[in-house]
Amino acid sequence: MASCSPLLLLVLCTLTVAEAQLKVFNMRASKLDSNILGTPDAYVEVFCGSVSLGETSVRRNNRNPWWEEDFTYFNTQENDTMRLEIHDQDIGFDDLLGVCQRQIKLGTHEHECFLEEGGSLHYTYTLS
Ligand SMILES: *[C@@H]1O[C@H](CO)[C@@H](O)[C@H](O)[C@H]1NC(C)=O
Ligand SMILES: [Ca+2]
Repeated sequence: MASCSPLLLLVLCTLTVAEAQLKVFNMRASKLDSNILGTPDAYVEVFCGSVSLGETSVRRNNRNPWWEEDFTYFNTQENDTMRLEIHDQDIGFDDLLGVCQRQIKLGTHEHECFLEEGGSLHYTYTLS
């Protein structure tokens, strides 16, 4: 049994660290504002802390876009900051339509966030 203890300790330590899995899904925006460049071509970039989990596809010419992509991150914990950045793809520089940011909590939560440039983003996340 003594020969097993380093491994056992390693297992116990791994279990003790409060690592959690974050999944972000069901993102949809509504009533995005048109601007001088036309109807938005919106996409969302998802961050956990300073790590980018990736971007959705671009929904062209749509004031009420939704995205079917899910984003999962295994190396997070409660109270880490999740950030969703909504951009409008343009030639050259993409406009930032708004930022949704919050401290993640255990469980499944659905939120609506109002965007600086008008409209809102709905999203759901699960931290387990
Ligand atoms: C997260 O924050 C809450 C409220 O501040 C606190 O009670 C809880 O212990 C924190 N959880 C972790 C894992 O730090
Ligand atoms: Ca555009």
